[in-house]
Amino acid sequence: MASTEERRECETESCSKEAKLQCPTCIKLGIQGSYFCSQECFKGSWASHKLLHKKAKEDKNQNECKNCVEKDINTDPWPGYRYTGKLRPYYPLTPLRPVPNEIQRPDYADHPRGMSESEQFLKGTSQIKILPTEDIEGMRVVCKACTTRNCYPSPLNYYNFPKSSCTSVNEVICHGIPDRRPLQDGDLLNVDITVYHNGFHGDLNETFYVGEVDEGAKKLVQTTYECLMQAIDSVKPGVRYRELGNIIQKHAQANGFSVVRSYCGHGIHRLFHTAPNVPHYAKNKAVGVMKPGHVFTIEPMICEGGWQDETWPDGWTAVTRDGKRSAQFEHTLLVTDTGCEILTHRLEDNGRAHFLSQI
Ligand code: EYF
Ligand code: CO
Ligand code: CO
Repeated sequence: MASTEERRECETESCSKEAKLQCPTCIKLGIQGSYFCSQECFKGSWASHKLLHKKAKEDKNQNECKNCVEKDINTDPWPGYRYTGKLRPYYPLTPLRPVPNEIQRPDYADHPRGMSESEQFLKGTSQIKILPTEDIEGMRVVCKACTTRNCYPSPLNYYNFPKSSCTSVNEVICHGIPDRRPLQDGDLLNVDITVYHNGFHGDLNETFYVGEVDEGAKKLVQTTYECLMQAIDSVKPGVRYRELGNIIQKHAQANGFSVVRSYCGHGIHRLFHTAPNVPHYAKNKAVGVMKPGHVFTIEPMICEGGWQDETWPDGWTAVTRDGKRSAQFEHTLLVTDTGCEILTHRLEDNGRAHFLSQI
């Protein structure tokens, strides 16, 4: 295509002469056009022309404000804290999303420090509740449910936890707070969901690959899942809770991994956390023997490097001390007469939960 230089006309309304002079302020502000034939025409049009500058400056300010919101993301809210790995928080957190009033709330939801009086009442007891039949039915329902189905998100305000679920990326072991950090190709992401419905809590988590992950990540995640499933396979009446840690650590160690010691599985039903305490490491001193009607979680956290943890200054986010990755899977289990029922099992196509039988 042939190139011809465009003939531009003077901006002055009453002038149609060819214009080759451009307003310097317009150039600076990136305003297109604004050509004049002479200094005289430029000065003569100044009163109306300068309004273009004003408008462009206002638009620019408004856009910069939008960028400001983006720029305000703080990836180092705790100056002086030595991060163990590469992960950084992306603050501020997004604003609180209220839970609809018609949804039944646990007692800690409106407590100023998020304390659960009903849990505190039983603190220290190692007695494990055997659930009556109607409570078992409540547990079956909550372990399938969600907010569109009238559930309160159990983590929200639990000991003042600020969000409705936990998202734990890479070196985060557990209790990561969902923030504004965009997920990156190769991340490991654990999503831990607990819901409260009709007086009962149901708790599960899974670790997901974000895009393409390396072979080490795959081995870590697969081994962690196997640790959980092998432990679940052993659940039946008469088994000691302390035995689960032996099974989990044996499999983790055989694959070159370590087992987190600071966070455990737990009893769960009308309370989010109660007896039994279920350590995932070997040779633990857990109290209790499994009986039909017991409901508890197994949620092993398995690490690429060492098992030692520390907590970010937010008071929640548990990370590996060596900054290496950690993975976790969790299920809520009901001890039955013959083995256990995985209450939080993914639904089969026919909508029925999956059952395990041990005897
Ligand atoms: C007081 C929280 C309290 N705790 C446990 C509170 O069992 C859980 N997941 O499987 C689980 C989930 C959450 C949770 C969500 C919030 N909390 C976290 C960290 C420290 C803490 O100390
Ligand atoms: Co959980
Ligand atoms: Co749990």
